[in-house]
Amino acid sequence: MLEVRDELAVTAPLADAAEWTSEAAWSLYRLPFNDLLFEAQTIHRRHFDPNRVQLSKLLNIKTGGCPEDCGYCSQSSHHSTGLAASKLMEVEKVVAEARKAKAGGATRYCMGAAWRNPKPRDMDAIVEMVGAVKALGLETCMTLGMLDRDQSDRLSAAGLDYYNHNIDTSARYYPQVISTRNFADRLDTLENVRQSGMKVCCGGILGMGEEEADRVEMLVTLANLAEPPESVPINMLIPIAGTPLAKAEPIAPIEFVRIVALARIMMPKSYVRLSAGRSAMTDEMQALCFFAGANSIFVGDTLLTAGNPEDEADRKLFRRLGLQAL
Ligand code: SAM
Ligand code: DTB
Ligand code: SF4
Repeated sequence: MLEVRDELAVTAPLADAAEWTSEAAWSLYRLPFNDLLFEAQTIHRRHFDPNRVQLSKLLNIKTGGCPEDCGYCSQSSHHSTGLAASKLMEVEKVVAEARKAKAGGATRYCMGAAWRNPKPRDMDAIVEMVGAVKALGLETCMTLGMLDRDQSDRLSAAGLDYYNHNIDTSARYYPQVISTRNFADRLDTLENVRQSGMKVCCGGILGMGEEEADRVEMLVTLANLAEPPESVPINMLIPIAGTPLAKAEPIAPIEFVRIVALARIMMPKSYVRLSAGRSAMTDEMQALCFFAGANSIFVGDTLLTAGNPEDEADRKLFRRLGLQAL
């Protein structure tokens, strides 16, 4: 006879435990799929309305020509991807785009620049953008590369709500993907952002040829930060022709969903964003991600340089799943 259980056979470590060990995270990750998803959905419901999803909109305010060599990125000057580089966008243009995003239902506006770090000469325009977008009643987020403490203080004083800075993968695998900076550089910027009082948006990319253990380790690093990131973007690699990762083996959907569930369990109060790569996912895969605890997406048909589902496709998906924008 089948045993009917509504509790997990493996006891999950306490979500608020001070430190996550790799072993505890790995044993959760390896649970039977149904047990893992049940646990994730149970925790999700404790902290969030399971049928509401937060909508963010991205704008590339400075495209291409980046001196960093990130193996996944269309905007690195080390790769021949055919992308034309641009100068920093004018403030008025950014505000006009933000206004459209608000009308489309986005509550957070994320501005990205293809920089290793902002230059002193860029800071005035950046600060002006933050103020002007915030004045529209949108939450503001920026991702501009590495920040020193003076820069993070200035952005925080300007009213920037979130700073996005991804660790992308495990410390072990990081040098396989990027050689122009190291994992510790990333952690330094995250620390500056925290010290300046901003919220942290930090996650990574799955499907870059890493092992399953690297994905779990990435979450262990995030969950063990002094304060876990308020927002955790989980990107599925969008393979870009001309980059070293153009031919990377795609991640199996079930493995992707397992990581979303693990992120939800390990960082119960954070928004987990189903980020890049949704165009290559079926509705069923996205539905499983939402069930596993993802509760934020990027909307609009373009991310920074790559494609994203059309608004109409997302409206249809939300209708099919009974989801509502936050
Ligand atoms: N230059 C800044 C930086 O690297 O922090 C900000 C922009 S960068 C494009 C933001 C993030 O987008 C990266 O950290 C990476 O996680 C994600 N990303 C970039 N290209 C991607 C791709 N082809 N597929 C999936 N995610 C990608
Ligand atoms: C994040 O984790 N994903 C977003 C945002 N943070 C900045 C960027 C996705 C970029 C996808 C590739 C592109 O558009 O070029
Ligand atoms: Fe530059 Fe960011 Fe692209 Fe890396 S991910 S090459 S830092 S724009």
